[in-house]
Amino acid sequence: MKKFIFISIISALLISCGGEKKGNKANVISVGQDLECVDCWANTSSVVKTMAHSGEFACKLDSVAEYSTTFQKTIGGISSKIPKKINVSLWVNSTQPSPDASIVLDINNNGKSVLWLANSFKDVVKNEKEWTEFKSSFKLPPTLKPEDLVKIYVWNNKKLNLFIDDINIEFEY
Ligand SMILES: [Ca+2]
Repeated sequence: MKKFIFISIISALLISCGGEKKGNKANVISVGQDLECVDCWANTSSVVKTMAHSGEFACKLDSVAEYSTTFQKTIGGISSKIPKKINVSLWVNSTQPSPDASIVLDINNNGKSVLWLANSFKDVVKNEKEWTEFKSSFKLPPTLKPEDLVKIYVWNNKKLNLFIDDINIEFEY
């Protein structure tokens, strides 16, 4: 229950955070995060003052940081409508070429997995030590429920040295 309240507080703060840029088109809700203000995101210990794509802060992943800072919010907390698609873009800088790390979309309902999808950086982030934009789209099933919890994060499963910055998430309806 405590955990649920904590997540709810993070969710409530999410939209009002200064580091975020929220823009709405007719059928799109987008949430951006330049990682200069992360009070409102979960799992922020990896966000540090370091080599960044924007400003001074980025998310640093390495042999001890397996998961990036995480966007998390319920489907109903984003909009009363059920999204058809989620588009994610972010900037990656890796100390090795073609890093085998992924952007993950994890949707669960009370801890029970509803959808888990991952797209690897491998074929896009070809050069090391260079900021590269990575874009990914996830089609969603029409069976999603307002209480389903959406989590989006980078999974550094091989524990490589990576920097992540300027995450933008778009919900299409
Ligand atoms: Ca930044």
